[in-house]
Amino acid sequence: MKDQSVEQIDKALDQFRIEIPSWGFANTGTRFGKFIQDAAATTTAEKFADAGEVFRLTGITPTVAIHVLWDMPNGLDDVPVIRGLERKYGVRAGSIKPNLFEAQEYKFGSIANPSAEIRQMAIQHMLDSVEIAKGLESRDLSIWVSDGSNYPGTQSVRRRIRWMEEAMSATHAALGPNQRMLIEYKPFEPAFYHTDIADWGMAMLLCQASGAKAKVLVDTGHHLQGTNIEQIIAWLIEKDGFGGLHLNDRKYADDDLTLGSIDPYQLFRIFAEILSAGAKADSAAVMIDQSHNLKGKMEAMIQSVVTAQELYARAALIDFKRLAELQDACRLVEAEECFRSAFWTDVRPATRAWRGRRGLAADPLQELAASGYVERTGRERRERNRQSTATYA
Ligand code: RM4
Ligand code: MN
Ligand code: MN
Repeated sequence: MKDQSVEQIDKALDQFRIEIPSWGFANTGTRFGKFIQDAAATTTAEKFADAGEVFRLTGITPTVAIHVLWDMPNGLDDVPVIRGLERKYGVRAGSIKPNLFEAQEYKFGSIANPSAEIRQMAIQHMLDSVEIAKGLESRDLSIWVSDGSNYPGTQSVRRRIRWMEEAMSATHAALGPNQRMLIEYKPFEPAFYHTDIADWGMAMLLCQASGAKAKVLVDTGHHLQGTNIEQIIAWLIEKDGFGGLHLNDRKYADDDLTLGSIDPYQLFRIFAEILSAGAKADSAAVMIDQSHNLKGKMEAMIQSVVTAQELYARAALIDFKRLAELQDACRLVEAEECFRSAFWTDVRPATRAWRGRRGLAADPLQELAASGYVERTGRERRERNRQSTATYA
């Protein structure tokens, strides 16, 4: 590899950080059941311990995404608890996720529920979540709304738009000066006829209705087959609406498989779009949003972090100046080769060397295996895991 490429990779790796989700460490399943892993985290403290270990091994995951209901069952009162865990395990709380989809009241929706009382309950939970984010000095409130309907004619799509605008605006008004709210979209599931925020256009319009600190969050698993996700990201960046990414991979729907496992070229194209935008896309949040049902939790997380890092490094190898010249001249094959040759470069020797220079393990997965961490936590947590019957994290 040329010296210049090594330098390019180093610079990219120095700046690349990725947030990991607390729920990726707990026992999660499909709607058909869940398979218990002995070493899965059973408490918020264990999630932080695992996240701290991933950070120690990879060096690029300083923050953990928090799910209010699952990680902070006492809401605001749990802020000091989380602060203590941050100190103990050396990782900070990252984006804060309200939970608008599990309470019984939300059967027919949360912020788009026809009942004013239930909408108010959902708004209050979003406002509480903003306060939690302030308490934890978290920049981003990350909102995913599962609202929708299963049968045509059973709900008024238009009235629900207005109700959502009210809720989003109220939440936006409570944000601190350096805070943002991210609005995530998803075409279907759990609703199967209409989903209230089904695509990036709806999310973007809700952002515009609520204020300048609202941005769109793109989850790679939340698109219909064949959607050009990097094009959506390009539009959002260009129109100042890009808030961040939830990364995972899929073959069919919202499969939450480990990122890059099915289509690594897609993630390369997404990173290429972000890197080509330079400072315009600098503040985008890059997070993993996966649940690991069959792979070991720690192994799957580390594998994902390392894969993201490698694909980012590969995208950083694109000579964007040369690419622009080739694009302008419509030299198609050369442009494509300029783009693709970066994708085909094996950056693993360079990422290993980068880790070595920072005193990190050359191979985080191997180091995890050598450390005995999974065996130890498996012994400590086995009993608790076998007792737990909750359906989610
Ligand atoms: C959704 C979406 C959200 C996540 C929920 C639980 O599919 O990806 O980000 O919080 O699942
Ligand atoms: Mn998501
Ligand atoms: Mn999802």
